[in-house]
Amino acid sequence: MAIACAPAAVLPAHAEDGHDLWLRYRQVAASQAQGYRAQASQLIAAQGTPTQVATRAELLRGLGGLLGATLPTSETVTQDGAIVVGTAHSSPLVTRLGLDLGNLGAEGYLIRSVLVDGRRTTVIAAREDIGALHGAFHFLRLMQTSQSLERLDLRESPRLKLRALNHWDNLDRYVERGYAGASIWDWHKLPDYVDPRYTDYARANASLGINATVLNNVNANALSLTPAYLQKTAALAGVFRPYGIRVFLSARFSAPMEIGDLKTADPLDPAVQRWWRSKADEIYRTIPDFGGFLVKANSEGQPGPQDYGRSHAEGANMLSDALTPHGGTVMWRAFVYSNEETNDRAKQAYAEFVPLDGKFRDNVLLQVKNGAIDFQPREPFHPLFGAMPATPLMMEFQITKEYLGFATHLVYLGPLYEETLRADTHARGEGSTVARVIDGSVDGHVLSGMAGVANIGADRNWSGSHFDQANWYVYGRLAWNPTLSSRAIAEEWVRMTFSNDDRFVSPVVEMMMGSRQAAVDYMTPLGLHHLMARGHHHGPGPWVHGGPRADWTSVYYHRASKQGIGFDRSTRGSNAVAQYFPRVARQFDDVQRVPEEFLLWFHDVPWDYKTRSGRPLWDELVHRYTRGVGYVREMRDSWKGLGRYVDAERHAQVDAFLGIQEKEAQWWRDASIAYFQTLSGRPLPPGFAPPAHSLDYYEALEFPNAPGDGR
Ligand code: GCW
Repeated sequence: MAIACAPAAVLPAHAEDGHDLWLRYRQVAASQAQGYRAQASQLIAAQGTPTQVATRAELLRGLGGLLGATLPTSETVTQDGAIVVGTAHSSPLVTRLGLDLGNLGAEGYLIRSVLVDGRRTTVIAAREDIGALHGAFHFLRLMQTSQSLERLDLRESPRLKLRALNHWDNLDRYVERGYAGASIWDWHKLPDYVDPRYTDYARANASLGINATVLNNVNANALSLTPAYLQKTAALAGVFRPYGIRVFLSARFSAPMEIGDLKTADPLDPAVQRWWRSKADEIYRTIPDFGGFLVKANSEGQPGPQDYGRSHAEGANMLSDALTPHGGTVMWRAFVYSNEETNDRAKQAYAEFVPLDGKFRDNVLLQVKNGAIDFQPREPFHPLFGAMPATPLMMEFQITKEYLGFATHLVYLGPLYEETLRADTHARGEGSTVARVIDGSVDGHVLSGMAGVANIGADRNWSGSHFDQANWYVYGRLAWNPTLSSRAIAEEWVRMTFSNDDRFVSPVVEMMMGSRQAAVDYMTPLGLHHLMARGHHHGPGPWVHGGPRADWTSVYYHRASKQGIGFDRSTRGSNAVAQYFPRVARQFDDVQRVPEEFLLWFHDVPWDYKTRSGRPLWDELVHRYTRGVGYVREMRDSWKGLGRYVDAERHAQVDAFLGIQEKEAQWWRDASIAYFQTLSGRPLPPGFAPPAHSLDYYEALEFPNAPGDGR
C-alpha cells in the first residue's frame, strides 16, 4: 500500500492551476517549432529603460518557452530570423529602416517582415517604448495562436485612450462583488513588501493594452488618500509604470471632512477647493504620473455635491480643477438613482445628466454603465450614449459576474460587450454605434475610455475560475479596439490558455459563444431583469418585495400580475423609450417591432401574448428557461469529451464548475417557473417537467455567507 501511494505523493500539487493566465508560453507543437525557429533565431532589443527591460524580458521568456530554447541576443542582425524591437530612440536599426511610425500614437506599434543586409528580419517598432512592449505581446500572441510569422505587415494603435480596470477592492481586502478571493492588494504589507504578483498583473494587463487601474472601491474609503496609503499606492505605481499602466484612486467626496478637518465638502466652498488642490499636489509629489480620480457620488448612499445643493458638474469640476495643473483626469460615474424618484429607475441617469451636457471641464469623462439598470445579463444600451454630444462618455462594463453566476457559471461576456458596442444609437444618423460614441469619433472628442469592473482576486487562477479569465481578456482586447469580434477573441484566448488543437478549439469556442445567451435564458429571458436574490444576488429571487426601496426589489422590475408580465416603458408607460433617438425609440416602443430579447424590458404583455415563435408568452418563457438549462448540460457533456486536450487539473475544475452551473441553472428555471406560475395560473406546456420543489422551498433558501455582497 505504502509503495503504491508513493508516486502520487511526489507529484506536484499543481499541474496547471491557471496562474499563468494566457501567458503560459508552453512549447509549440514539434510540427511548428522548426518553422518558428527559423523566424526567431536572435533577439535585438535594448535594455536602457525599465520598459525596454520588461519588453526584452517578456520576449526572452515567451520565445524561450514557446521554442523550448533560450534565444540568443545580439546587437546586430547576424543571421536570418532576427527579431528587432525598439523605437527610433532605442534602436539604430529602427531608424535605419526608415519605417513610417507617423500615426501610431504613443502606444501603437507596427510589426513587419523586412530584410536587413539581406537577412530575413522581423521588426517590432514603435514611437515610444510602451508601443514596442505592446508590439512584443502581439508578436508572441501570433506564435501562441499558431499563426504564420512570414510576410508580416501589421499596424496597431488603440482606439480608446483610457483602458481601465476598476477594482471594487476595500482597504481590508474585501472585494465588493468579488468572487476570486481577497483583494490582490496587500495594503498592510505595502509599501515595504511588493508581491511579485503585482508584476504579473501588470504583464497580463499590458499584454492586452490596459493602461489604467483604479485600485480601490468606488464605494470609497477616504483613508486611501492619506499619506500612508499614498505611499502604498506609489509602490504599486512603481511596479506598473514600466508596463504603461497608471494608477487612479476612487475619491470619496466627503474626504475633506473625514481626513481633513473641514466641516463641509461643498464643492463651491473655497476651503474645500483648497483642500483638494493641496491633496492633488501631495499625490503628484508622491506619484508623478498619477492618473486621477474615479468618483461615485450621490448614488446608493455615497456622499456627493448634491448634499450641498450642487450639481454633478460642479462636483466633478472642482476635482478637475485640482487635477488640471498635473494633467490628471476625473472619471465621474453616471450610475445614480435616488430613493425619491420611483417612476422608473431606468430613466434617472439620463434625466440627471443630459441637462449638464457641456458643463463639465475638458478633463472629465462621464463613466456610463452599458445599460440603464445595472449590469444585467441583457440590457438595451444605455440611452445616455449619444445623448451628451459635448461630453466625452466612457463605457463601464462589469467583468466580475455579479449578476451572471459569480465565478462558477461559465458565461463568456464577449457577446454581451460586443452587442452593446455594436448597438446603433442613431444619435448622428445611422452608424452612430455605441463603440463610435465612446471612441470619440461621433462627436469629435479627444478623451475616450472604457472601464471594466475587475474580476481579479488573490485566488491562484486570479479570476475565481479558468473561464472567467476569458472575460478579463476579452474586456481588455475590446478596450483596445471595440470593433473586434468577440468570437475571434474567444478563439485567441482558448488557443493561448488551453490548446491550439482545432479539435479542442472549435467546440470550446462554440460553448463560450452560446454561454451568455444560455444565462439569459435560464435567468432572465425575453427582457426580464434584476430578479436575483436580495443583497448578495446569488440565485433567483423573483418574489423579492418590500424592504427599504422599491427599486431594490424584483417585483418592481417584472411587474407580473394575473394579467401579464413586463415593465411598460413605452409611451403608454414610463416612456423611458423617449430617451432614445427617434428611430430607436419608435422601434422599442412598438411591441411588434421591439427586438424580442427586450420584449419585457419595454412592454407589459398578457400571458397569452403570441411571441414570434407562435407560442404564447407563458409557454415561450418556460421554453427559454428550459433551453438555458439544456445548453449548460450540453456544455458539460462537450467538456467531458475534451479531457485529452487539457491538463487534468484544469479539466477537473471546469467540469466540477459546470456541474454547479447545471444545478443552479435548473434552480433558476424551477424557482422562476414556480413563482411566475402562481401569477400566470397556466399549466406547463406538454413535455416540460414541473419544478422539482414547491415555491415555498425556493423562497426559504438562504445564503448568509454568499461572497461579494455590498457592505
Ligand atoms: O451593481 C451595483 C452593485 C453595488 C455597486 C453598484 C455600483 C459598488 O450591486 O455593489 O457598488 O452597483 O456600481 O456603484
